[in-house]
Amino acid sequence: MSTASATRPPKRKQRSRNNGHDSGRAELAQKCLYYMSLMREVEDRIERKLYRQGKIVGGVYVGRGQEAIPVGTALHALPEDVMLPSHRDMAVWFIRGIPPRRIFAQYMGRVDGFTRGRDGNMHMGDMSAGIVSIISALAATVPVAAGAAMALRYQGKNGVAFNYFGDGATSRGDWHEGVNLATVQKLPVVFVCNNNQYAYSTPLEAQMACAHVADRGPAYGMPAEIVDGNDVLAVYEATGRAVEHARSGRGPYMLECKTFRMTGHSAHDGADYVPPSLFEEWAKRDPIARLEQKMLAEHWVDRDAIDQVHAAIRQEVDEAVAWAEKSPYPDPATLLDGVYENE
Ligand SMILES: Cc1ncc(C[n+]2csc(CCOP(=O)(O)OP(=O)(O)O)c2C)c(N)n1
Ligand SMILES: [Mg+2]
Repeated sequence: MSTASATRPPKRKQRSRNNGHDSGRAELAQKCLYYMSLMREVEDRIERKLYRQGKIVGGVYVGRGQEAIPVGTALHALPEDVMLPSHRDMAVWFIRGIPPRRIFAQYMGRVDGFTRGRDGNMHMGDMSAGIVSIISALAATVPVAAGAAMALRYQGKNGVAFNYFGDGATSRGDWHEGVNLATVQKLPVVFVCNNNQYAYSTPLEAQMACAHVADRGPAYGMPAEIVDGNDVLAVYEATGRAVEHARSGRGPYMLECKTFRMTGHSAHDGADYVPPSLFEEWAKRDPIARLEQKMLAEHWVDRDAIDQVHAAIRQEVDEAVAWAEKSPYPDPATLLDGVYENE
Protein backbone atom coordinates (compact mmCIF):
# COMPACT_ATOMS: atom_id res chain seq x y z
CA MET A 1 0.00 0.00 0.00
CA SER A 2 1.15 3.49 -0.75
CA THR A 3 1.92 5.68 2.23
CA ALA A 4 2.39 9.00 0.47
CA SER A 5 0.03 12.00 0.60
CA ALA A 6 0.66 14.22 3.57
CA THR A 7 -2.07 15.39 5.87
CA ARG A 8 -2.84 19.03 5.11
CA PRO A 9 -5.55 21.37 6.34
CA PRO A 10 -8.02 22.23 3.59
CA LYS A 11 -7.79 25.73 2.15
CA ARG A 12 -10.74 27.87 3.20
CA LYS A 13 -11.98 31.23 2.14
CA GLN A 14 -10.99 34.01 4.54
CA ARG A 15 -13.91 35.88 6.00
CA SER A 16 -11.75 38.37 7.85
CA ARG A 17 -12.72 42.00 7.24
CA ASN A 18 -9.44 43.28 8.67
CA ASN A 19 -5.88 43.83 7.54
CA GLY A 20 -3.17 41.40 6.42
CA HIS A 21 -2.00 40.74 9.96
CA ASP A 22 -5.48 39.66 10.93
CA SER A 23 -5.86 37.45 7.89
CA GLY A 24 -2.54 35.82 8.86
CA ARG A 25 -3.97 35.16 12.31
CA ALA A 26 -7.18 33.82 10.79
CA GLU A 27 -5.19 31.44 8.61
CA LEU A 28 -3.12 30.29 11.58
CA ALA A 29 -6.30 29.73 13.62
CA GLN A 30 -7.78 27.62 10.82
CA LYS A 31 -4.68 25.45 10.68
CA CYS A 32 -4.78 25.06 14.45
CA LEU A 33 -8.46 24.14 14.38
CA TYR A 34 -7.83 21.52 11.71
CA TYR A 35 -4.90 19.83 13.46
CA MET A 36 -6.43 19.93 16.94
CA SER A 37 -9.73 18.52 15.68
CA LEU A 38 -7.97 15.87 13.61
CA MET A 39 -6.00 14.75 16.65
CA ARG A 40 -9.16 14.53 18.74
CA GLU A 41 -11.07 12.59 16.09
CA VAL A 42 -8.22 10.14 15.47
CA GLU A 43 -7.73 9.55 19.19
CA ASP A 44 -11.46 9.19 19.80
CA ARG A 45 -11.61 6.48 17.13
CA ILE A 46 -8.64 4.72 18.67
CA GLU A 47 -9.75 4.94 22.29
CA ARG A 48 -13.51 4.87 22.07
CA LYS A 49 -14.08 2.62 19.09
CA LEU A 50 -11.20 0.46 17.85
CA TYR A 51 -9.87 -0.31 21.33
CA ARG A 52 -13.35 -1.23 22.59
CA GLN A 53 -13.92 -3.39 19.52
CA GLY A 54 -10.81 -5.35 20.49
CA LYS A 55 -8.95 -4.25 17.38
CA ILE A 56 -6.13 -2.69 19.39
CA VAL A 57 -4.37 -4.96 21.81
CA GLY A 58 -1.73 -2.53 23.05
CA GLY A 59 -2.15 0.30 25.57
CA VAL A 60 -3.90 3.46 24.45
CA TYR A 61 -2.87 6.87 25.81
CA VAL A 62 -4.51 9.96 24.40
CA GLY A 63 -4.09 13.70 24.72
CA ARG A 64 -7.73 14.74 24.90
CA GLY A 65 -7.85 18.30 26.19
CA GLN A 66 -4.14 18.81 25.48
CA GLU A 67 -4.30 19.25 21.70
CA ALA A 68 -3.24 22.91 21.78
CA ILE A 69 0.24 21.95 22.97
CA PRO A 70 1.52 19.76 20.12
CA VAL A 71 -0.27 21.98 17.58
CA GLY A 72 0.84 25.39 18.87
CA THR A 73 4.44 24.19 19.18
CA ALA A 74 4.98 21.93 16.15
CA LEU A 75 3.59 24.49 13.71
CA HIS A 76 6.88 26.32 14.27
CA ALA A 77 9.03 23.35 13.28
CA LEU A 78 11.13 23.52 10.11
CA PRO A 79 11.98 20.44 8.02
CA GLU A 80 15.50 20.17 9.53
CA ASP A 81 14.14 20.15 13.09
CA VAL A 82 13.92 16.95 15.11
CA MET A 83 10.73 16.10 16.97
CA LEU A 84 10.54 13.96 20.11
CA PRO A 85 6.82 13.80 20.96
CA SER A 86 5.43 12.20 24.12
CA HIS A 87 2.49 9.81 24.24
CA ARG A 88 0.04 12.75 24.29
CA ASP A 89 1.28 14.69 21.27
CA MET A 90 -0.34 12.96 18.30
CA ALA A 91 -0.75 16.19 16.32
CA VAL A 92 3.04 16.42 15.91
CA TRP A 93 2.76 13.51 13.51
CA PHE A 94 0.11 15.13 11.37
CA ILE A 95 1.95 18.43 11.25
CA ARG A 96 5.03 16.55 10.03
CA GLY A 97 2.89 15.22 7.17
CA ILE A 98 2.13 11.71 8.43
CA PRO A 99 -1.36 10.67 7.28
CA PRO A 100 -3.77 9.30 9.94
CA ARG A 101 -4.07 5.96 8.11
CA ARG A 102 -0.51 5.05 9.07
CA ILE A 103 -1.26 5.78 12.72
CA PHE A 104 -4.31 3.49 12.58
CA ALA A 105 -2.23 0.79 10.88
CA GLN A 106 0.35 1.11 13.67
CA TYR A 107 -2.23 0.79 16.45
CA MET A 108 -3.88 -2.20 14.79
CA GLY A 109 -0.57 -4.02 14.33
CA ARG A 110 -0.58 -3.94 10.52
CA VAL A 111 2.38 -4.00 8.13
CA ASP A 112 1.79 -0.38 7.15
CA GLY A 113 2.43 0.79 10.70
CA PHE A 114 5.80 2.26 11.58
CA THR A 115 6.89 -0.89 13.37
CA ARG A 116 5.57 -3.03 10.50
CA GLY A 117 3.13 -4.77 12.81
CA ARG A 118 5.60 -5.52 15.62
CA ASP A 119 3.81 -3.31 18.11
CA GLY A 120 0.21 -2.27 18.67
CA ASN A 121 0.46 1.18 20.18
CA MET A 122 2.41 4.42 20.09
CA HIS A 123 5.97 3.09 20.31
CA MET A 124 6.64 4.56 16.93
CA GLY A 125 8.97 6.95 15.16
CA ASP A 126 9.75 7.96 11.61
CA MET A 127 13.16 9.42 10.98
CA SER A 128 12.18 10.28 7.40
CA ALA A 129 9.78 12.79 8.97
CA GLY A 130 12.31 13.77 11.64
CA ILE A 131 10.38 12.08 14.44
CA VAL A 132 12.37 10.13 17.02
CA SER A 133 10.54 7.10 18.33
CA ILE A 134 8.72 7.43 21.62
CA ILE A 135 10.69 5.80 24.40
CA SER A 136 8.50 4.23 27.05
CA ALA A 137 10.76 4.94 30.01
CA LEU A 138 9.77 8.40 31.22
CA ALA A 139 12.23 11.24 30.47
CA ALA A 140 14.50 8.91 28.49
CA THR A 141 13.99 11.18 25.48
CA VAL A 142 15.50 14.18 27.25
CA PRO A 143 19.16 13.13 26.91
CA VAL A 144 18.30 11.87 23.41
CA ALA A 145 16.97 15.34 22.54
CA ALA A 146 20.21 16.87 23.81
CA GLY A 147 22.12 14.39 21.64
CA ALA A 148 19.98 15.15 18.60
CA ALA A 149 20.56 18.88 19.08
CA MET A 150 24.30 18.26 19.42
CA ALA A 151 24.24 16.23 16.20
CA LEU A 152 22.43 19.06 14.39
CA ARG A 153 25.13 21.44 15.54
CA TYR A 154 27.97 19.13 14.44
CA GLN A 155 26.31 18.79 11.05
CA GLY A 156 26.27 22.57 10.69
CA LYS A 157 22.47 22.63 10.52
CA ASN A 158 20.40 25.32 12.14
CA GLY A 159 17.84 22.83 13.41
CA VAL A 160 16.15 22.66 16.77
CA ALA A 161 15.04 19.61 18.77
CA PHE A 162 11.49 19.80 20.14
CA ASN A 163 11.31 17.61 23.22
CA TYR A 164 7.92 16.90 24.80
CA PHE A 165 7.29 15.36 28.22
CA GLY A 166 4.78 15.35 31.05
CA ASP A 167 5.01 16.86 34.52
CA GLY A 168 5.87 13.49 36.09
CA ALA A 169 8.82 13.00 33.74
CA THR A 170 10.49 16.10 35.21
CA SER A 171 11.03 14.26 38.49
CA ARG A 172 13.11 11.55 36.84
CA GLY A 173 16.91 11.56 36.91
CA ASP A 174 17.25 11.39 33.12
CA TRP A 175 15.33 14.65 32.82
CA HIS A 176 17.80 16.50 35.04
CA GLU A 177 20.86 15.03 33.35
CA GLY A 178 19.51 15.77 29.88
CA VAL A 179 18.50 19.33 30.71
CA ASN A 180 21.85 19.97 32.39
CA LEU A 181 23.71 18.73 29.32
CA ALA A 182 21.57 20.85 27.02
CA THR A 183 22.08 24.00 29.06
CA VAL A 184 25.81 23.66 29.68
CA GLN A 185 26.37 22.95 25.97
CA LYS A 186 23.91 25.70 24.92
CA LEU A 187 22.12 23.20 22.70
CA PRO A 188 19.18 24.18 20.49
CA VAL A 189 16.36 22.41 22.29
CA VAL A 190 12.83 23.58 22.96
CA PHE A 191 11.61 21.64 25.97
CA VAL A 192 7.83 21.39 26.07
CA CYS A 193 6.26 20.22 29.30
CA ASN A 194 2.62 19.28 29.03
CA ASN A 195 1.72 19.73 32.66
CA ASN A 196 -1.61 17.94 32.87
CA GLN A 197 -1.53 17.86 36.71
CA TYR A 198 -1.27 14.09 37.01
CA ALA A 199 1.35 11.42 36.46
CA TYR A 200 -0.87 8.36 36.16
CA SER A 201 -2.76 8.57 39.50
CA THR A 202 -0.22 10.83 41.23
CA PRO A 203 -1.30 14.49 41.47
CA LEU A 204 1.32 17.14 40.92
CA GLU A 205 1.73 18.14 44.58
CA ALA A 206 2.53 14.54 45.51
CA GLN A 207 5.37 14.28 43.00
CA MET A 208 7.22 17.60 43.27
CA ALA A 209 7.61 20.28 45.92
CA CYS A 210 8.02 23.32 43.70
CA ALA A 211 4.90 25.11 42.54
CA HIS A 212 5.66 25.05 38.82
CA VAL A 213 7.74 22.86 36.54
CA ALA A 214 9.06 26.16 35.14
CA ASP A 215 10.69 26.81 38.54
CA ARG A 216 13.16 24.10 37.60
CA GLY A 217 14.49 26.02 34.59
CA PRO A 218 16.52 28.73 36.37
CA ALA A 219 18.30 26.09 38.47
CA TYR A 220 19.95 25.04 35.20
CA GLY A 221 20.35 28.56 33.83
CA MET A 222 17.52 28.00 31.38
CA PRO A 223 14.67 30.40 30.64
CA ALA A 224 11.32 28.80 31.34
CA GLU A 225 7.91 30.23 30.63
CA ILE A 226 4.48 29.28 31.94
CA VAL A 227 1.88 29.15 29.19
CA ASP A 228 -1.87 28.57 29.12
CA GLY A 229 -1.69 25.16 27.49
CA ASN A 230 -5.37 25.24 26.52
CA ASP A 231 -4.96 28.38 24.40
CA VAL A 232 -3.38 27.32 21.14
CA LEU A 233 -2.60 30.85 20.00
CA ALA A 234 -0.82 31.57 23.30
CA VAL A 235 1.16 28.34 22.91
CA TYR A 236 2.05 29.34 19.36
CA GLU A 237 3.28 32.78 20.43
CA ALA A 238 5.34 31.46 23.32
CA THR A 239 6.88 28.81 21.08
CA GLY A 240 7.95 31.57 18.70
CA ARG A 241 10.01 33.08 21.52
CA ALA A 242 11.41 29.69 22.54
CA VAL A 243 12.41 28.71 19.01
CA GLU A 244 14.00 32.09 18.33
CA HIS A 245 16.08 31.70 21.48
CA ALA A 246 17.18 28.15 20.69
CA ARG A 247 17.82 28.69 16.98
CA SER A 248 19.92 31.78 17.59
CA GLY A 249 22.45 29.81 19.62
CA ARG A 250 21.42 30.94 23.11
CA GLY A 251 20.68 27.43 24.34
CA PRO A 252 17.54 25.59 25.37
CA TYR A 253 14.25 27.15 26.46
CA MET A 254 11.42 25.52 28.34
CA LEU A 255 7.69 26.02 28.01
CA GLU A 256 5.50 24.74 30.81
CA CYS A 257 2.08 24.40 29.25
CA LYS A 258 -0.58 24.12 31.96
CA THR A 259 -3.38 21.83 30.95
CA PHE A 260 -5.44 18.91 32.20
CA ARG A 261 -5.69 15.27 31.20
CA MET A 262 -9.37 14.88 30.25
CA THR A 263 -9.21 11.08 30.40
CA GLY A 264 -7.74 8.40 32.59
CA HIS A 265 -4.04 7.77 32.23
CA SER A 266 -4.88 5.21 29.56
CA ALA A 267 -7.94 3.58 28.01
CA HIS A 268 -8.13 1.00 30.79
CA ASP A 269 -8.07 3.63 33.56
CA GLY A 270 -11.38 5.16 34.67
CA ALA A 271 -9.57 7.94 36.62
CA ASP A 272 -11.87 7.56 39.64
CA TYR A 273 -9.09 9.14 41.73
CA VAL A 274 -9.58 12.47 39.94
CA PRO A 275 -12.19 14.71 41.64
CA PRO A 276 -15.09 15.12 39.14
CA SER A 277 -15.10 18.88 39.80
CA LEU A 278 -11.67 19.11 38.13
CA PHE A 279 -12.97 17.54 34.95
CA GLU A 280 -15.97 19.91 35.01
CA GLU A 281 -13.77 22.95 35.55
CA TRP A 282 -11.31 22.04 32.80
CA ALA A 283 -14.05 21.06 30.35
CA LYS A 284 -14.96 24.75 30.29
CA ARG A 285 -11.47 25.49 28.98
CA ASP A 286 -11.54 22.95 26.18
CA PRO A 287 -8.91 24.15 23.69
CA ILE A 288 -10.93 23.36 20.57
CA ALA A 289 -14.14 25.01 21.78
CA ARG A 290 -12.11 28.00 22.96
CA LEU A 291 -10.45 28.46 19.59
CA GLU A 292 -13.79 28.17 17.84
CA GLN A 293 -15.27 30.87 20.08
CA LYS A 294 -12.32 33.12 19.32
CA MET A 295 -12.64 32.52 15.57
CA LEU A 296 -16.34 33.30 15.64
CA ALA A 297 -15.88 36.40 17.79
CA GLU A 298 -13.19 37.72 15.42
CA HIS A 299 -15.39 36.92 12.38
CA TRP A 300 -12.64 34.74 10.95
CA VAL A 301 -15.18 32.00 10.22
CA ASP A 302 -18.85 31.30 10.70
CA ARG A 303 -20.41 28.28 12.40
CA ASP A 304 -21.11 26.68 9.06
CA ALA A 305 -17.42 26.73 8.11
CA ILE A 306 -16.48 25.18 11.46
CA ASP A 307 -19.06 22.42 10.99
CA GLN A 308 -17.59 21.74 7.57
CA VAL A 309 -14.10 21.32 9.04
CA HIS A 310 -15.39 18.71 11.46
CA ALA A 311 -17.40 16.89 8.79
CA ALA A 312 -14.38 16.75 6.47
CA ILE A 313 -12.22 15.40 9.28
CA ARG A 314 -14.74 12.68 10.12
CA GLN A 315 -14.69 11.61 6.50
CA GLU A 316 -10.90 11.71 6.34
CA VAL A 317 -10.74 9.54 9.45
CA ASP A 318 -13.39 7.09 8.17
CA GLU A 319 -11.30 6.58 5.05
CA ALA A 320 -8.09 6.24 7.05
CA VAL A 321 -9.58 3.54 9.31
CA ALA A 322 -10.94 1.62 6.30
CA TRP A 323 -7.52 1.78 4.62
CA ALA A 324 -5.73 0.57 7.74
CA GLU A 325 -8.18 -2.31 8.24
CA LYS A 326 -7.27 -3.53 4.76
CA SER A 327 -3.58 -3.45 5.54
CA PRO A 328 -2.40 -7.02 6.29
CA TYR A 329 -0.88 -8.34 9.49
CA PRO A 330 2.81 -9.14 9.06
CA ASP A 331 3.76 -12.46 7.52
CA PRO A 332 5.06 -14.71 10.35
CA ALA A 333 7.96 -15.63 8.03
CA THR A 334 9.24 -12.06 8.46
CA LEU A 335 9.29 -12.33 12.24
CA LEU A 336 13.05 -12.04 12.49
CA ASP A 337 13.39 -9.20 9.98
CA GLY A 338 14.95 -6.20 11.64
CA VAL A 339 16.72 -8.30 14.24
CA TYR A 340 20.44 -7.46 14.15
CA GLU A 341 21.63 -10.89 13.12
CA ASN A 342 19.41 -10.74 10.07
CA GLU A 343 20.70 -7.47 8.66
C1 LIG B 1 10.73 5.34 34.34
C2 LIG B 1 9.27 5.03 34.23
N1 LIG B 1 8.53 4.87 35.34
C3 LIG B 1 7.20 4.59 35.25
C4 LIG B 1 6.62 4.46 34.02
C5 LIG B 1 5.13 4.13 33.90
N2 LIG B 1 4.42 5.35 33.47
C6 LIG B 1 4.14 5.54 32.16
S1 LIG B 1 3.42 7.04 31.88
C7 LIG B 1 3.46 7.40 33.54
C8 LIG B 1 2.94 8.72 34.04
C9 LIG B 1 3.58 9.85 33.31
O1 LIG B 1 3.22 11.07 33.85
P1 LIG B 1 3.65 12.39 33.15
O2 LIG B 1 5.10 12.43 32.94
O3 LIG B 1 3.04 13.50 33.92
O4 LIG B 1 2.97 12.26 31.71
P2 LIG B 1 1.44 12.11 31.35
O5 LIG B 1 1.16 10.64 31.19
O6 LIG B 1 0.64 12.72 32.43
O7 LIG B 1 1.30 12.84 30.07
C10 LIG B 1 4.03 6.37 34.27
C11 LIG B 1 4.21 6.39 35.74
C12 LIG B 1 7.43 4.63 32.87
N3 LIG B 1 6.94 4.56 31.64
N4 LIG B 1 8.75 4.93 33.01
MG1 LIG C 1 1.20 14.38 33.60
